[in-house]
Amino acid sequence: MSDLHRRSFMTALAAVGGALPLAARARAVPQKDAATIVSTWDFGAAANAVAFARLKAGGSLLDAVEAGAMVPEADPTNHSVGLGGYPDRDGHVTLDAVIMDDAGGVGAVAALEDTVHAISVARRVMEKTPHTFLVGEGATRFARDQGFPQQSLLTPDAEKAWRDWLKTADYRPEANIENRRPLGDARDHDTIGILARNAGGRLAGACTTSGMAFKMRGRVGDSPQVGSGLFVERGVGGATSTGVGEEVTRIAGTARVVASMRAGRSPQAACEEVVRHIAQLRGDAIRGMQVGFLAIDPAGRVGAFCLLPGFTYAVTDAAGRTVVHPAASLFKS
Ligand code: SD4
Repeated sequence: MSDLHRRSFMTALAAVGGALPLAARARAVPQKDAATIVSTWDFGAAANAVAFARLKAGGSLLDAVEAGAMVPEADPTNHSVGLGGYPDRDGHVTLDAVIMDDAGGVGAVAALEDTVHAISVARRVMEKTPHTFLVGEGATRFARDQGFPQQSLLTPDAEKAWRDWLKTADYRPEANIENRRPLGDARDHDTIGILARNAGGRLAGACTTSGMAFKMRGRVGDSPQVGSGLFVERGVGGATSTGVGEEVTRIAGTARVVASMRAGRSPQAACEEVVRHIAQLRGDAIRGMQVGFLAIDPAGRVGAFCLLPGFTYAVTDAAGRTVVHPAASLFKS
């Protein structure tokens, strides 16, 4: 981090809990109509389109979020989800995913290998097992036994990036993990979290990722963990997260966002509260790291907030119109 970045971070940090700096002021989500589908990052727009079509075709909310999450999972150019994800430091691509409805349905997998559609395996865990969460070899075997096609998820591009990384093997879980591009560069495509809502205010969500690039083998992030990467509660709202998973997991981030909504805050205010909590709790330790939350309530109000500029999210309304918004951030850099 440059001195300039450091100064701006310190100034913003000093303001946490007090008057917020200019950059931190919540920008109202320019939304005339209630949202039907929201998802993280600009590539969420393509996921929303597929999820929306599934809803229109009579699919359930779970069908919609699963179908949406499958879009980046199948995209080999997206290096943080599914096929083409960057591997762990030993060269294995391992996937984490969770799917959840607002009636207590939950399925998750972590450290899944050789199956592109981790979200579908997560759904199968929910629907075909007495469990909510399978990990590692057991998850991989379950996917195979369920008939999911098996293939290597390591693409030539991702393997090259890993081999380049091995030259220094310097692990820095910063917002821009490759540390080569400006923060917020459109190519910094991360984990997808997607939330869907129907006219009756019922909710479901999904979150899927290959996790932090070059992580330790066996590392599991926030994404597949209920209450960290995703949380949905009937009559209250849903939330999903992206960014450095450890910073979300240590405070059960999305469970907190939803708890804040339960206490009466809007989705926007709830996301802001939890981002500020992370900054307050972690201080200097989260310098340069990104964490973003995205939330929706049963009325279709949307909120998003993050630590650093660069987090975007896609909102689709009941007519199928999608707009990608930049989230307001606590820090300027
Ligand atoms: C993780 N939250 O595994 C995910 C990855 C991510 O920006 O969103 N990276 O920590």
